[in-house]
Amino acid sequence: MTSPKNTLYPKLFHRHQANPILTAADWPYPVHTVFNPGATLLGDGTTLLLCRVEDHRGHSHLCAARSANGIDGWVIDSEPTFLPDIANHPEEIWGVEDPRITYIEELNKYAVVYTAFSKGGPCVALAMTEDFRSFHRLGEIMTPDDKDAALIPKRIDGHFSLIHRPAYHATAHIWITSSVDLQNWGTHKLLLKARKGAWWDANKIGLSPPLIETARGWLMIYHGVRTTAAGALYRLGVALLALDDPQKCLLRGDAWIFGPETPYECHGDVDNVVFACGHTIGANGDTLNLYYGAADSCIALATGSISELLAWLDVHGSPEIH
Ligand code: BMA
Repeated sequence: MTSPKNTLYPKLFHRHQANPILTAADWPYPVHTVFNPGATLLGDGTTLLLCRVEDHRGHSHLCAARSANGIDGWVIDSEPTFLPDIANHPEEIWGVEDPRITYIEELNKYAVVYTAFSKGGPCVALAMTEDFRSFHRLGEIMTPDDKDAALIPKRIDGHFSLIHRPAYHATAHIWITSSVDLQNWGTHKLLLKARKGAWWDANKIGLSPPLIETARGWLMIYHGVRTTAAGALYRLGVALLALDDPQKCLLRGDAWIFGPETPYECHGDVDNVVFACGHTIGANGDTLNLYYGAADSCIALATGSISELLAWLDVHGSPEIH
């Protein structure tokens, strides 16, 4: 697929020709839009997407869709999979959004970190599941305004780590915090700062899908929000964090690597948005399947290569010092 814009930024991700792969029209019950899915591979190789579904009130819940090849043949739960539980968790009063899934091997469970939209603003919440049918909520783990969070799959120095994105007025940087029990969090550290001025990732950035483990470090795909006269532009960039100390950013790319280009990314409820909350890795250990919300309206798939992303960072990245 080519377009004139392709010459303007690197072609590290390739959109699937079947895009968008899931839309509201596919849903077994009435919904407004489906977007920003978390993603994981189940034990039998099935791709599971935990999709953000916006209803006709504007409130979101989560719904699971399963596919053998991660592209088509989706089997979508006939009812919402994870609805706000307002009686026990009032922080979910205005919905649950943007799930990021991490399989925690030592617990043999999937951690789902999501945004709970509370009356005090968006906050980070955590639920554990073994099967994406029943969930155990740990509740709100980061207070408002905070979102764009995911767990790192293994303990580092005995601690779980959570990447998250607190926001203050119009500024938002990426932070990392740690916990021994997933419930109590502390030792907050700044991980990656939004750049300033004309940069594509000035003022406001956030984690996109959960970190990707490579031999050279944790690969972090993050989004930058560029404020323009025509509204916000959501694009993706990449950085590499040290394996034993993910607070340390080894390389940060200069240009964005993926941005809105196609009609389904440029036009929807919110124009000019690509927003990725999930990925799966192919059997070769290198193919990266990025599942993303397009224009806050539908779900699309783009495929890249971990080794190509690392090679690109070697040329276009520089160490981050703050
Ligand atoms: C962000 C999040 C995402 C959304 C994006 C674009 O702040 O709320 O859920 O996709 O804005 O509207």
